Formats: sequence, C-alpha cells, structure tokens
Amino acid sequence: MATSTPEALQLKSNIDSQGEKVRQLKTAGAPKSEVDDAVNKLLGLKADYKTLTGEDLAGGARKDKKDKKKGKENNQPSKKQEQKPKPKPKETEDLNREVKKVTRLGLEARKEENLSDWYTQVITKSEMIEYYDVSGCYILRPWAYSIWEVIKDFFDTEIKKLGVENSYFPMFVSHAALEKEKTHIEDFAPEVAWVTKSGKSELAEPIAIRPTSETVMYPSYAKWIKSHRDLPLKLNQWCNVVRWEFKHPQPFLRTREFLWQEGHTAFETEQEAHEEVYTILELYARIYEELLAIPVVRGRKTEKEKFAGGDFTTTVEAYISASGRAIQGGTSHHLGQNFSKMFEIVFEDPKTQKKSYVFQNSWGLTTRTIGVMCMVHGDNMGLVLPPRVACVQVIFVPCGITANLTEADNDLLMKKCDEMRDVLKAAGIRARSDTRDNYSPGWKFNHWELKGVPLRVELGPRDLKQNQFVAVRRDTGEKLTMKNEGCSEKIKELLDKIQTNLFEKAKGDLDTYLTVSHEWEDFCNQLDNKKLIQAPFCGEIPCEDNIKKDSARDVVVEEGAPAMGAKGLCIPFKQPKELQSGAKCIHPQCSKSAKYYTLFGRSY
Ligand code: 87F
Repeated sequence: MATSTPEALQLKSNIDSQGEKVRQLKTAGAPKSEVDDAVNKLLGLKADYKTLTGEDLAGGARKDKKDKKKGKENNQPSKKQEQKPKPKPKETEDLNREVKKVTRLGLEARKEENLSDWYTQVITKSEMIEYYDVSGCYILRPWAYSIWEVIKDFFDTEIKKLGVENSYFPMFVSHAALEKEKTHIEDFAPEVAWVTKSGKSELAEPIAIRPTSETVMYPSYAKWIKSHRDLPLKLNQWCNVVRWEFKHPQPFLRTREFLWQEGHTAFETEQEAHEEVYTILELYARIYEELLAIPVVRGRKTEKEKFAGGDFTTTVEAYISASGRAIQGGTSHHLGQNFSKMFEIVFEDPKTQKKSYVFQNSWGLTTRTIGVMCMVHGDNMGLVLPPRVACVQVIFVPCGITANLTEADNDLLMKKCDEMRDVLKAAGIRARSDTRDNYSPGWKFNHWELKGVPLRVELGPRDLKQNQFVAVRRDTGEKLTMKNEGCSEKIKELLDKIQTNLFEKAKGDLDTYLTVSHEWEDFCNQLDNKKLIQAPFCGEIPCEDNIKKDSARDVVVEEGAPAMGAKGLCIPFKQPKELQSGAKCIHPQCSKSAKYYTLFGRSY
C-alpha cells in the first residue's frame, strides 16, 4: 500500500508530533495519567496508519531510542520522514472544491474540547513553531517570524515618527548593575538566569542575562544626559530577553526566552512623559486591533499589578474566549523619577540652575502577540491569519486536472496561476502559486487552510475558458466566483472584508463576555461563566488579594487545574458607567468605598 500518499504523510507527521509530545511530557515529569493519555493517542495514530497503509510505522516514540543512540536529543526528523512524496501521475479525478475528507488528518484535537492539544498542533502543523530540547524555548519558523516582522515594521515606523531611535545594548548584566535596582527586582530575582562558567572554569563574577534592560541602559543614560538640551532621550531596542519562569511554558504565551521591543525614554517634564505613555499604549492597541484583528481593553494596572519600579502602568488586555482567560497584551509604564534617582540621571534645570531628575517611561511588546492571535482566530481546521499580518495572503491552487486534460492545457493552467500571482504581487498583495505536481489539490487545500492563508484562489480549465476564478475565504469558507477583470481590486476588497470580519467576530466575543457586576455572588458566578467583570473596587492591594483568593474554586475547569481566582486586569479608561456615589467595593468583607470600576477575570 502507498505510504507516500498525502494522507499517509500527514498521518506520519501527526505521529511524529505526538511522539514528540510524549517525549516532552516524560522529560517534564508530567503526571502519569497525562503521559498515558498521550501514549494511547500515539498508539491510536499508529493503528490508523496501519489501517491506511497496511504497514507498521517505525517512528514516533520508537524514533526516540534511535535518535538517542546517535546522541540526538531533539526532534530532528529522520531521513525517512524528510522524504517528500514521489511525484505521482496527474490526478485522475477532479478533486476540485470537495475535498474536506482529508481535513481529519490535519488537526487531531478540537479547540473546544482540548485547547492545549489543539494549540500545540496548530502552531506545529502550520509550521510556525518547532519544538526545541531546552524547556520553554521554541524555534520561530518563517511562518511565525514573518508576523513578527509585520508588527515590527509597523511599530518601528510609528515610533520613529515620534523621534524614537533604535540602538542595541549588551545582553549581559554585571552583578553590580543588577544590584542597583535591587528593591524592584527582588520579586523577579528567581527568574534571572546567570552565566557562571566559561568552558570548565568558573567566572570570577557571575553575569546575568537581561530579563529587561533598565539596569543595562540607565548607567549610560546617566552619562549621556547632562543638560536639558540632551532631552528628551528616546531609545528603543529590538532584542531577546530571558526570564527563567517555572510555570508551565507555552509557545509564544509563556516562554523562557522571547523577542520584544523595549523603549526607554527620558524627559524634562512629567507632562511630556505622561503624554508619551498613552501615545505608545495606543500604538499597542492598534497592533492588536488593526493588524491582528483583536479588540483590546485599554486601561491602567491596579497597584497590585503595576510594575513596582514605576509610578503607574498602562496596559492593553485581550480576551481568549476558548479558555475564558484574559491576557496582557503590552504595557507602557511611567517611571516617574524612581529610576533617575537610583541611577543619578540628572540635568541642570535651565530656569533654576539646579540639578533635576529626569522623568522616565518604559514600554514593551513581545512575541506573545502571535500566540494571542493563534488562540483568538484559529479554528478546527487550523490557523486563521488576519490578512494584514499573513505571510501569504492569497494562494493559487490549480484544480480540475483530469486524465483528459492535454499537457498543453495543463501547462496553460499552471502558467495562468503564476501569471495571476504576479498581477496580484504587482498590486502589493502577498500572493503565491502552488503549482507543485506531486500533491493533489485536496492536499493543498488542507495544507494552506492549516497554515491559515486568508484567501485561496482555485483555477480550473473551465475557469480559464470563462475568464474567471473561484475565491474561497478562510474565515467563512464562502466561495465566490469572479471575473478576472480587475482581480487585484476585487481581491484587495475581499482581504479587507476578511480582516474586518475577523475583528468583528472577536469583538462580538469580547462584548459577549465583558460584563458589569455589583454583587459578590454574581461576580463569582460570572467568573465561572468565563466572563470578564467590571466591578466597583477600592483599589487596595490586600483587598485585591482577597478577591483573588475568595473567587477561586475547587472545581476542575481545565485539565487538572482548579479554577483560579480573578485577577485585577486593569482599570479601564472607558468606565462602563459612572460610579454611584457611596458605591461600596465588590468584596463582601471590604467596607471601603469603591474608587472606580476595575476589570477582573482569569488570566494567563
Ligand atoms: C523578570 C526578571 C527580572 C519584569 C522581570 O515591562 C526583572 C524583571 O523588571 C522586570 N520581569 N520586569 C519588569 C519589566 C518592566 C519594563 N521594562 C521595559 C517593561 C517594558 C519594557
């Protein structure tokens, strides 16, 4: 039986991923029941493979042993698995537009049933992420990195308009520099990774790897800033940082190394600094809303949740309805004069000739953005990419290649795909044409759906004759037959529609789950219904601790974890309504009056 059919290859790849999952669970010391479940699933996939091909597959978990012998620890595919299917004769049946059968071979988990498996499969099978043999670290493949590049280009252009300059500071932090910020870093200390050796010899002094760059950059700021003429100083850097977290890692969402931009600015006046905090926050909101098609709530962090080193923290918060959890999307802090006092960043005030401490901000956005996007838009067929960030916006797939088709007509069809791709490219659309002759149209549909390409264009011999094409939307599955004339404009319009629809869908979700509550019992019930709740709150840290503790549940909501309590997500800038005078704080044991509505919810 054929082991190189697309179905068999897909199944092989599923077996590999599952084998890898088993290995990872074992390495991470996961509970036995979890490992057993994963092993059973692997065995099931192998049985499917045997049913399909009549052959046993040496791979998945077994590959492990072989690889170890060779000293390989990670999940490099073996030569056998790397093989592409052999070119096969042209399709003898018209698979055109009715090949959903193979979808099952794509994702093996459903988003609404097992979110964590679904997520792992989506990001690996869409070729965004490759797993790596250091826990919490992942490879960002071009499909994911290209999204980061779109975000980067947008933000970089916008901050340059504001006069921000890029720079690069070292990734290593001396012990002495890190100590300078001791008071604020105390909470974070367990997450700092240290280099203690070179080769076999101990370093004289351990060197930290930056978890953030305040302590790296601010000693230079102190040197560079002498007079008001050196202000404002606005620097940004695009770099990686390392935070050795011990919570369960998840690609993009919680990783030990991640990419981000960190902006660090210094001003003469508090007012200028304040203005910038909000300007940057609005850019973050635009990244989510305009590029990633994800609505966010803009607000200020509570005293408990703000960056302890600063005066106040602003944030954009997104909502993942599949898990009922909110996620912090990006933060913009006003540091006041806290750091300038610590690092002696001063200038001579031109009016008083006295030394003045600068007012500072810092702001950061990470590759977590990509994970939020996968979670919010992905479905049971795979990734769904918003057109504005999609690496490929339109994929051309030649269809309807039957035995009757002459070679000349076949060539014509391939040529037409490439030609239309070029027309779209010339119009600034990221188009690609998949004219590979060793994959069936059905396999290609499945493949590009899994990768989330917003629009598929199917072209068959009949379409060629009638000067038309069939466009299939990834977000709705809708098929549209269109005349070739003005195709770039029509496709641009369609891509805009997809972008808008994705945003509207996510906005509908957020609106459905965003509520207001004035009673504790109702608050807790709403939380259990996955809601984000705006409730009157006194703003005090001990009270926020109580809200979290007392809203936690014993019931198991998600794989093994008891339902966590509500965290203060932010104090929304747009308050749901005016607080009634004398309104009390939501916590039943709190006798203080409320200061504002605060958004609470379970969160990542
Ligand atoms: C982890 C280890 C050590 C967060 C940490 O948000 C230090 C830290 O300072 C730490 N995790 N933070 C706060 C970072 C604040 C701030 N830095 C610049 C940002 C944006 C960019």
